[in-house]
Amino acid sequence: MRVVLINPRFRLPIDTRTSPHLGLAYLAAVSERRGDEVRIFDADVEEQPLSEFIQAFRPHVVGITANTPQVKQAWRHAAQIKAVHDVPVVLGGPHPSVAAEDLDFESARQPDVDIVVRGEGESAWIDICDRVETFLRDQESFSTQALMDPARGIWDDCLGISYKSSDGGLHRNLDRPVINDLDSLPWPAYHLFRMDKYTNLQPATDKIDGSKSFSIMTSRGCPYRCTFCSQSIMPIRWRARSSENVLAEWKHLVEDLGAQEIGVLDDSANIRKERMHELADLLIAHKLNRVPWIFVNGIRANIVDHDVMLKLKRAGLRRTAFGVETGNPEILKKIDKKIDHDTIRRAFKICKEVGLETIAFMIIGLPGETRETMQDTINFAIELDPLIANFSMMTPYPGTAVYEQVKRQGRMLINDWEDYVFFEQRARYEMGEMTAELVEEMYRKAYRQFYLRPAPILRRLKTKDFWMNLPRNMRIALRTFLPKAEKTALRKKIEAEALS
Ligand code: B12
Ligand code: SF4
Repeated sequence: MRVVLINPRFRLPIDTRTSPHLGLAYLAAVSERRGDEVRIFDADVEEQPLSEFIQAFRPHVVGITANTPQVKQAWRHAAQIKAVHDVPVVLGGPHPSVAAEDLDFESARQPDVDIVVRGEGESAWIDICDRVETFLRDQESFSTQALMDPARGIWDDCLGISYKSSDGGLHRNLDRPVINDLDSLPWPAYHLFRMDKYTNLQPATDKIDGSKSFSIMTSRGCPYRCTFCSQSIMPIRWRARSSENVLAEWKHLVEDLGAQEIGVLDDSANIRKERMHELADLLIAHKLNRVPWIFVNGIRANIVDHDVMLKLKRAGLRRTAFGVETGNPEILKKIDKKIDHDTIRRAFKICKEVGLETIAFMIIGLPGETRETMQDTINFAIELDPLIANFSMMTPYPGTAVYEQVKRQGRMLINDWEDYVFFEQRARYEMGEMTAELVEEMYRKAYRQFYLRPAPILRRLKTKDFWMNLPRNMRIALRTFLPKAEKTALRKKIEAEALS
């Protein structure tokens, strides 16, 4: 069958980095293994209009991915497709996976979306393709109307999907079990992406060409459930690939695809320490440690020890991120991070001792925050002194505990999914004493106090990335550091709407 997988166009308000979509790369790989002719349409980097592409390729099935800020664009893409070609449109990804908020139905209800896949998608996607193919075999001409006819019962027992039958009925089938054996998955199909169009996700290695920077995921899921984290796609059960399987893909990335830098995207890669030792030993033994790599999204600080970090450093690890989130002990307890500040201090100290660069992810404006607690966060970041401190303003994603709390006790300042991004410098909600002005003020203060110190300035000036991307870096610096006197624009907009 001819299959198209789409990443909807969604540009963040800053010119952030673009990288091939790993979820689509996995779906494309399982589709290819099924024998399909697969095309990836990453609207972020494609010049050709989508409708023109669809008319030329005439797919038998289309899959679109969507996180929260992308979902409306995904619906628009679905409409563009159906306007030129009758084809089943399947949506998946973090946003429509939040069944607790009926966000699967929200998408299925859209006139141009037929099926929604909830959660991890590979086996559901293959099951859908199999069913479409079987249906196509005994049809003279295809019609989505007939495919979705409830009388045919094609979708009755397809696990992990929600869908709209042709009579307009919405259905939510039972969940699909997670993939137990991650080694059974093929490697992501990077050959289907226009690799020359991407920048690298994390420029740990200066001067690297984006097409030489690759991602890898060695485990899926996270056994924790921090109150702010959107975990709709991956179940609480953490599963890891075998070290040999990871090594084989790593080798492929370096030796076949010429990777000069690798970003490990796991949510919590270091859950099992022995696995880290094993993987590091293999990377060293196979001389893959010549290629620098980073833990992009944070490892758990409570599982860090000197031996494992030293071994990982020898295995090529250059930089690691940690989700520190807050400098206030009470807030840390409230977000259920299941960690304390001394443990975090120890992890940063170990990383420095073994010579690893660090990133601290911090959040400004968690529920219950005051000026003082936000200042604690800034002070803690300065105390830890990572290479990069990334402050983001709390954005309550649907399906999280914070979202529920804000709905109950706070005031959401956004009512459009496209605003659910946290690189914008606007507060997304207010609660109690915590006003938007205060959060925005402390957010800018965090960047000023952390970065406008001699050590970070010197460190930044020494990186080639800073000089190579000077205009972009200056733009970000100006937007971040220059204080804005006026009230938050979002609040103004909401207030204006309420008055009208
Ligand atoms: C790497 C990453 C990024 C990278 C690259 C994104 C990319 N191109 O893939 C960057 C840094 C750019 C990024 C940006 C953002 N990200 Co991000 N990101 C991630 C991260 C850490 C890994 C993504 C990944 O590769 N996952 C592994 C693959 C296998 O999973 P997947 O992509 O979800 O795909 C699977 C399923 O979802 C499903 N599926 C997905 N699409 C489809 C489509 C079909 C048809 C089907 C059948 C199935 C299906 O099947 C796939 C295979 O199992 C995730 C956390 C996570 N664990 O996933 C957060 C995550 C996806 N990001 C998140 C957020 C919030 C953002 C931002 C909005 C943050 C911001 N700055 O405001 C932006 C949005 C950018 C944009 N343009 O859309 C949230 C999404 C929450 C939500 N409700 O939408 C996550 C879940 C983090 C979290 N726990 O809160 N992100
Ligand atoms: S923030 Fe990190 S540790 Fe917490 S649930 Fe999300 S991925 Fe897991």
